[in-house]
This record gives sequence, C-alpha cells and structure tokens, in this order.
Amino acid sequence: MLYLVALLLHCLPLAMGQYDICKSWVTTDDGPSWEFYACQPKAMRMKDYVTVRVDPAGITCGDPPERFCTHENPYLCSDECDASNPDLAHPPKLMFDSEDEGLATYWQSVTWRRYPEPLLANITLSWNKSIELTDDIVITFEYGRPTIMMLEKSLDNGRTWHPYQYYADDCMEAFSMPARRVRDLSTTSANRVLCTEEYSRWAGSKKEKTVRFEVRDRFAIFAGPDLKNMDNLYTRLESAKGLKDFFTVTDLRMRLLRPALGGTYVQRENLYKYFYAVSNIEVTGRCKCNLHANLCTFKEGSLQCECEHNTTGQDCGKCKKNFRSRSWRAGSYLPLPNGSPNACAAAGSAFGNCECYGHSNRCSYIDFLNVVTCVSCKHNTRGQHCQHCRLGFYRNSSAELDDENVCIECNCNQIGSMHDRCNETGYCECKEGATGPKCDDCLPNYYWRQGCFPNVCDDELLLCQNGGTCYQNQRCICPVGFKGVLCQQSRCEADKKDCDGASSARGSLGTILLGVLALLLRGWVDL
Ligand SMILES: *[C@@H]1O[C@H](CO)[C@@H](O)[C@H](O)[C@H]1NC(C)=O
Ligand SMILES: *[C@@H]1O[C@H](CO)[C@@H](O)[C@H](O)[C@H]1NC(C)=O
Ligand SMILES: *[C@@H]1O[C@H](CO)[C@@H](O)[C@H](O)[C@H]1NC(C)=O
Ligand SMILES: *[C@@H]1O[C@H](CO)[C@@H](O)[C@H](O)[C@H]1NC(C)=O
Ligand SMILES: *[C@@H]1O[C@H](CO)[C@@H](O)[C@H](O)[C@H]1NC(C)=O
Ligand SMILES: [Ca+2]
Repeated sequence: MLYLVALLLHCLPLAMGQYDICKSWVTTDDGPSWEFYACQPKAMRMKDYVTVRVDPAGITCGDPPERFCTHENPYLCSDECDASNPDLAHPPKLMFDSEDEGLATYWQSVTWRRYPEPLLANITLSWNKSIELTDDIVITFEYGRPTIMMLEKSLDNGRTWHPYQYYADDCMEAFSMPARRVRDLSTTSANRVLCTEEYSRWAGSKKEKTVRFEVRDRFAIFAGPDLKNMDNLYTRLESAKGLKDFFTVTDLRMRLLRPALGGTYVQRENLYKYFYAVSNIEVTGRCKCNLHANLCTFKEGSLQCECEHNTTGQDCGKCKKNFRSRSWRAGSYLPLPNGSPNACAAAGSAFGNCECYGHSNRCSYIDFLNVVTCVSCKHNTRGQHCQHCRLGFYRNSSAELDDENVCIECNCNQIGSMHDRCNETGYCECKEGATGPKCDDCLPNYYWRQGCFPNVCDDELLLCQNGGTCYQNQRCICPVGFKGVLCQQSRCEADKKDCDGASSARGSLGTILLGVLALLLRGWVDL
C-alpha cells in the first residue's frame, strides 16, 4: 500500500502536466524525502495586472467634447466623445475591462483635425515583472485598424525599448522593410522582427478588427501546427540563444502612427472620421520565475513569484540567504519530461563548510594546507571564499558579497596610470602630472597629450615673450624674427649672418621702447 502511494506520488508530475509542480514527497528504498522538479506558473490573462499609460497628454478624446464620424457613415457625425460624461467618455481603462456580449467599450483618441501633422499615440503597458508570452497578443480596434503602427517591448521595466513588430498597409513605404508573414519564418528565424501587412489593410471596420503579435505561429515552428510537440519547443527554448528572451517582456508599447483611412486617401474636408479606438488588448502569458515557482501572486500592486527551491526575488532570480554555497541557476526544461530544478543548496550541505557567496559551484580540498577553497570564482572575485575582488577590480560598496556586481572594474586610464589596479574606493595610482580617480585628468600646470606633460607656456608664469602666443600650453608660436621655447631669443642674435648693421635697432616694439626710455632717462640725467 505504502509502495502504491509512493508510486502515485512519484507519477504525479507526469499526471499533472508539464512543469506544474515544484516538488513531491516520495518514498524510496532510503525512506521518504522530497524530490524537486523544474516548475512554472500557469498562463494568465495579463491585462488584469497591467498599468497603462497613454501619450501624449491630451490624446484621449472628450476634453473638450468633440464630435466624430465613422468611415461607414462619414457625413452623419452624430457621435460625441465627452470626458465629463461617463456614458460618452472613452478612458484608457476601457481597453482592459471584460467585454460583455453586445456593445464594446473602448479608449478613443482625438480626431485628426490637425492634419497634415501626424496623429500619433503611444499606449504603454507595464507589469513591473517579467512575463513570458504564451499566446498571441491581440489588439482590437473599433472603427478600423491603423494603417501604420509599431509594437515595441522592454525587458527592463521601460528603461530600454526594442522593436517587436512593424505593421503597415505598405511596409516598404512606411518602414522601408519588405512585408513578411510570421507563418513563413523558419527554425533559424523564429525570433526575427518583421513588418507585416496582414493587419493594416482596409477591410471594412466591422469585419477585421484585430491586430496580432503571433506567438502561437512562432511556437508552431517548433511544436507543430497544433502545438502538440511542446517537448521540442521546450528543448529549443533551452538551447537556442535569445529565443526565451524574445518571448519575455516587462512592458509593451503600441505606437499608433497613422489611423485607418477607409481604404482611400485622406479626405481633408472631413477629418472627424480619422481617430484610434481600442476596445481590448489581450496579453496571455505567465510570470517568469526561472522555473523555480509554480505560483505567481498579485501583491502590493505587483506580480510576484512564490519561489521554491530555496530561491528568492521577484523572478526567483537568486538564492535565499544561507543557501548560497553554489551560484544561482535557472531551472531547466531538460532533461524531459521533468527538467532539472537546479535548486540552491544550503551553505555547508554540499562541501563541508565552504561558503563561496554564490560565485563558484565547486570547492576543492587542498591537502597540504588542510583547507577547503572555492574553485574558479566568477564575477571577478577571488579568494578562498570568493570574498575578494580580482586585481584590476574593486569592491562595490553598495553590493553585498553574494551580488553579481560585487566587483567593479578599476578602468584606470592606460596612459595616465601606473598600472591597472586601484584602491578600495576605485582610485587608480597616477603617473606624474596625472590626476582624477581614473588618472584621465591633468594637474594644474600640466596638459594632456597621450599623458600629462608640464606646461611649456601659460598665461601666468611661463609667458611667451616678444609677442608670441601660447598654443594649448604646448608651445609658443613666435613672431617672425624670434625663436626659443618662449620666443625669448632673437634670430639675429642666434645667427649673426642674417642681420646687418641695423641690428642695434632690432627687436620688438618692447625692446625699442625700452631703448628709447633708456635714452630719455640718460638725457634726463644729463640735464
Ligand atoms: C512614443 O514612444 C517613443 C519611444 O518608444 C517616443 O520616441 C515617441 O516620442 C513617443 N510618442 C509620443 C506621441 O509620445
Ligand atoms: C515593482 O516591483 C517591486 C518588487 O515587487 C516593488 O518593490 C516596487 O515597488 C514595484 N514598483 C512599482 C512602481 O510598482
Ligand atoms: C530548502 O531548504 C529547506 C530548509 O530550510 C530544506 O528542507 C529544503 O529541502 C530545501 N529545498 C531544496 C530544493 O533544496
Ligand atoms: C553596485 O551594486 C549595485 C547593487 O547590485 C548595482 O545596482 C550597481 O550597478 C553596482 N555598481 C556598479 C558600478 O557596477
Ligand atoms: C583611495 O585613494 C584616494 C586618492 O588617493 C583617497 O582619497 C582615498 O581615501 C583612498 N581610499 C582608501 C580606502 O584608501
Ligand atoms: Ca473594452
């Protein structure tokens, strides 16, 4: 009986479907214990957890109230948008409500009354959490789909943005890109960013309302048309570089660049029929938990993985304190079918008591010293416990010892510094004349030219003489007739051949004046 229970429990992960559970209590010949598996949360309707921002300010219709027409009925402009009237307002939140049967609720922009200035709008969706897309993104437009738009994504909470897909009724004209279809992509191009014309042509505003970002078609390249062969997809996600990240986002942005035109050119006499109206944005995905959690909950306004395997963090992206004897790793879909949990291990459990602060997976016993030491410390660390920074790096004072960013490169200026090392606050040791934390500046009275050199001339002590001018502290540019570092020397004096009897009256205005002054003084004395 006990054996049967154990067998049942053991089979549980298979019975529940792939990667649904993180651990199970199993009985083996050695007694009962936990067994761990790679696991991931279920896919969810992500629009329920999103925050939205619509730009620019004033793009939402209704303030002031405005009439609009439709392409079906362009001269019957009886519809009105009025932000102050709940029945006639079209705020952004109507893109995310549940659409009951019947009338659609939608966000609507102002009309294109400023034509020919372009009518531009950005709709930015933010989750403050990495999401892995598991199905198509579907955007529903009432009154016609844009003739030009773009989808962008961010992987770092909106700090940087990347194009995700281009949409236009003429890709060449709008983006100088050839039109392609996701269905025609191959295994090597599954993560290509392309321009499609499938969702931008006029087909009547009631007929074709949706614009898609095709996730399923891309999955189907590996998993087959009905997504039956998910094992193949998971294997590819694990091995193909950049493929997993391609389906991962923290933010999405729709850049609406030109509204529906009703299948013809822009009719200037009736601009009230051009605008954007979005009734729904469907995003299906799961929290990215690095295969260390099968639950993701909405807490304090953000999605959060319920981490297992002794990991922690919003995405289970690091090991819990006291479980850092090897460096953190994401779980893996491989080997099929249960994957590898790659759990974090308690300090002391694996290798005696050797803490490596998560910078090494291996310890080794050094016989003649009788110590256990970490091997191949990563992240630019070194030492028995990977607790020091390698030469040429210094300690990041705002990072804990187990942080990947714990060591910062010194980055000493190669020319200005003595060597590539720095002190604990990142200061490099400078050669004579150089200064600054990285030795890439010069002290006063030095100039930079492949290193710091003492000034040859300046405006204070090392003045160029005889009317010479100082060029970038490097040399005096002397007037004709003078030479020397500070133009202090007359060419005649140096080379008597160049001068004749008139040489006594030579020199700059200064010397002449001095001579005249001397003569005057003598005259004065004679009197
Ligand atoms: C939309 O976002 C892009 C960056 O993704 C920005 O360059 C552009 O100015 C924005 N447009 C509007 C209308 O806010
Ligand atoms: C984003 O999520 C993190 C982690 O859950 C949280 O600390 C932070 O306050 C959130 N930021 C916003 C703007 O919601
Ligand atoms: C995590 O740590 C607990 C002890 O706090 C231990 O019982 C459990 O087996 C560990 N889990 C994994 C996956 O190592
Ligand atoms: C120092 O560590 C913090 C925390 O991990 C990190 O945010 C920061 O970027 C690091 N500084 C540098 C210069 O790498
Ligand atoms: C590092 O060098 C700078 C400049 O010489 C100095 O101001 C700083 O105190 C030094 N820091 C340490 C920890 O020695
Ligand atoms: Ca709606």
